[in-house]
Amino acid sequence: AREIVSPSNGASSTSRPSKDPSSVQADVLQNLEFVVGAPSNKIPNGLDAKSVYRGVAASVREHLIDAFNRTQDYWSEKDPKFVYYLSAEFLMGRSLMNAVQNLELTGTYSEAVKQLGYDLETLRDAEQNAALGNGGLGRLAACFIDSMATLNLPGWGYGIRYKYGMFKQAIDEKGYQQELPDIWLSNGNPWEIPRPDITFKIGFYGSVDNFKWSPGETIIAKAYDNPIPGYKTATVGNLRLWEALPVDEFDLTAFNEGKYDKAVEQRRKAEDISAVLYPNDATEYGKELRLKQQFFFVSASLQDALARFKAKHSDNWQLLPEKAVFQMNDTHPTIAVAELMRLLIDEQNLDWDTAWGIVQKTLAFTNHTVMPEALEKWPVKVLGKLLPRHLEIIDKIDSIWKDSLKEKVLAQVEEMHKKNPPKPKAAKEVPLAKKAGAPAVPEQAEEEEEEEEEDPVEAALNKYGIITENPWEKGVKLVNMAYLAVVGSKAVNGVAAIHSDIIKRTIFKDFFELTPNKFQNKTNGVTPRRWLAWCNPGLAALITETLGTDAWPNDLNLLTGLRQYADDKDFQKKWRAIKHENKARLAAKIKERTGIDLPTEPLYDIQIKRIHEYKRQYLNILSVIYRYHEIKTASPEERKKFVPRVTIFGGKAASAYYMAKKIVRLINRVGMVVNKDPDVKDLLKVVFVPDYNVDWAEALIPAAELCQQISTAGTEASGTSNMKFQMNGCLIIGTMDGANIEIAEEVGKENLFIFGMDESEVPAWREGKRAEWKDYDPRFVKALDMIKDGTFGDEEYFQDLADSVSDMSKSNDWFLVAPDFTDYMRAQDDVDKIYQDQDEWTRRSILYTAGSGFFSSDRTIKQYADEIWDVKPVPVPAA
Ligand code: F58
Repeated sequence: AREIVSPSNGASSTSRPSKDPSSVQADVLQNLEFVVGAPSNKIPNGLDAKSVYRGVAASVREHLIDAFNRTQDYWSEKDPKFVYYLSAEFLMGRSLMNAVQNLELTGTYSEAVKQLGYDLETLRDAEQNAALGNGGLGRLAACFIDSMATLNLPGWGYGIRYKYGMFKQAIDEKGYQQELPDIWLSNGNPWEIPRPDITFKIGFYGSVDNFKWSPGETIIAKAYDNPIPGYKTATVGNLRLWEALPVDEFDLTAFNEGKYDKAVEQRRKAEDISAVLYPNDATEYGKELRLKQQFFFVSASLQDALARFKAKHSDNWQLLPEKAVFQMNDTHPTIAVAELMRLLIDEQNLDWDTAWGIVQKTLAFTNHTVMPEALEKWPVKVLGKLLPRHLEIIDKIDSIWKDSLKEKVLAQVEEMHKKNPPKPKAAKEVPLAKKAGAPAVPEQAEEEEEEEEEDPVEAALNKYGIITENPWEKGVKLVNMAYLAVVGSKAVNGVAAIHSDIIKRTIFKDFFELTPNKFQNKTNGVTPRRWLAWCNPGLAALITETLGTDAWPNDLNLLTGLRQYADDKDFQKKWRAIKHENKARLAAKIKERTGIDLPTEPLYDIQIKRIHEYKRQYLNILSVIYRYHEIKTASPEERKKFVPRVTIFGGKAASAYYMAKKIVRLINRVGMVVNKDPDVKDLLKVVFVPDYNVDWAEALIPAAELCQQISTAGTEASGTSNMKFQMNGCLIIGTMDGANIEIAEEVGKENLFIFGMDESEVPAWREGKRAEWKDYDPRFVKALDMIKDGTFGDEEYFQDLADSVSDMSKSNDWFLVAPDFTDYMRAQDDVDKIYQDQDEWTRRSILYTAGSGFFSSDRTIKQYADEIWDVKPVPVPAA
């Protein structure tokens, strides 16, 4: 028996082998006994959920591995062009339900597990989250590999198998964030296949003699494959993660000499490299270990891909760009530019020009931020010590690159001079120092002389320099990794229309002017399987029933078919009932995790993302504080007019991010006061969900009615939670920033609560207006006063947070919290007004979901495949 599948992903006759509950049950029992090692007299009833989860997962894994092997064999036989997605982060979350759902075995497994006396939901919660990412960028990579498999695109993800993922966040009794290690592998990981036979040597340090690198230290990269099931296709893709190991397990000599610590020192040092995910979501600290991690996974991945190429095409390296493309996810993997050059020249004996030609056709680069502090720049000293041969290569790339620009730059300078003739300088006397026999002048004078005489062509060329001087530290040279990537890539893209436009005008302006065709936009997307179909089963069922097809998760534009029901009162009622169920489910989870009781009638208003000043959780909490004040000072009669709200926050602050940690504490403090205030009752609740992660997101997003996408215009590259919320029919209050703009285009701007300055107004504010501006909204002043007067305690601790947006002598309110406040409050009032008209609210909600088709990561990936990668689908035939 075969299941019929939709051909929307290009697969004509693909299918998954079907299974019945009794055979699945037998599989599970067998795995419980032989994989988990449970004694047969305890199976199944005497086992805890964790053990049963492992047995179930092991049985699902069998299905995955079978299809995985068939996919990989088939692709190897067909030898199509492959895309390799290089990313330091993959934020996968849990795998059990996603695998069961994608394999179309949910009904079968639910039934089988039920017969064993368990339920799938409980087992689901026994799985640890794979949090190998910080936030948006890492989760995007996870959505992308899901779409690649679903679209049958030959491709792999490549990354690091961190032993410890994103830290666990606990909130202490004072509301302060504590960071705890994430020991995610403690219960084993049934989703990976260790490959002890797939290893590569990775060198560090050492010296270069006549272009030959002799590393001073060598370690091993060992592969772990993680099968990635597509949906309604037989394709199962691969995420290959690398673990760092020592070349020699053990220093036997040291051991025999009784030096036990020393005997295992090498092992510890090597293992450190893949030990922990750096938990900073914006700033880089230039740490050597971080560069080591980056080079480690890039080198292993490139060696692996080149070895596979060589096995098929021996030394026909000119063919490489037709067989492989490497997408670099932000600057973290960009050492690939130098490493690919090194492998081709030093290991495969190509000449420089041939190798460079190949590199520039094989690499592509995605930028995810314009925040200057997140653009990686490595001190030449650090890079040169760790990777001396690579520094040499980068240096050469830099000088050839600048040479190639000389003519253009010369012409530009002449053009400039024509328009703007330089002031004729008075003839200068030849300085003494330059006259033969004159005594040397002091260095200072010499330097000034040079500055004055700076060649305009040199100065113009320096703008393009990959290696440049640190503007903050004279004499310290830095390697600009983003510039290296731009020069070494065939395509450079931003992640939303406005962002791709901004990078052309700002951080890559000079490069864009030289090679405008290199620059593209690829607006982000999210997988509609995990983020709608699987996390919101109620809504998914209603959509399928209404559209009369279940093909929409693979063809999300079908959701436009919901538009015609936006005004249908019966449909609206069903739509609302599902939202209400999801709210109740969330309230139960929050009760269980935090002890807070939430009513389910109020408007559920949610902001979940990394805590950052630019994302402006602060603006949100200030408006909450003012709302609290208003309710508290209102008469019982007036109180009836308030629209009840539950405001929920979730997110982690980088451990060293001073202001972000204060914001976390403030939100928690406000919650502690508001939630127990009898004057407020159910009119306002403030919840901070601890340890926000993918799992929380799957519960929060389907329940949300309003989400906050309120970054300062021009700062959020795209945002992806905005898309997930939209798919689930959640209205947006937000600025014209990132992908909010494109969402507004799809849904109709009038259906969003848009406020605040737009991107074109921000620079003028920052540069001048903000300093003079004193027109503080009295409500803003009141909210700040309440923080400062100790309403929430800790007033001294919060003082500088309050000053940061109000005292221009101490801080410059770079993210414009104060000037955007009034319009934000206006938008909040609109929210309350519309929420009282439930039919109108529901109409909009339906229109959001109906307009979310564009934000499927299938669309994004198809664009990458067509416009950058030139990779075609290769559907795997059914078993
Ligand atoms: C995010 N970047 C953007 N960086 O902020 C967000 O707007 C966008 O939607 C998303 O990428 C996907 O394109 C982001 O998440 C990081 O987390 C990096 C982690 C490593 C250090 C530097 C930041």
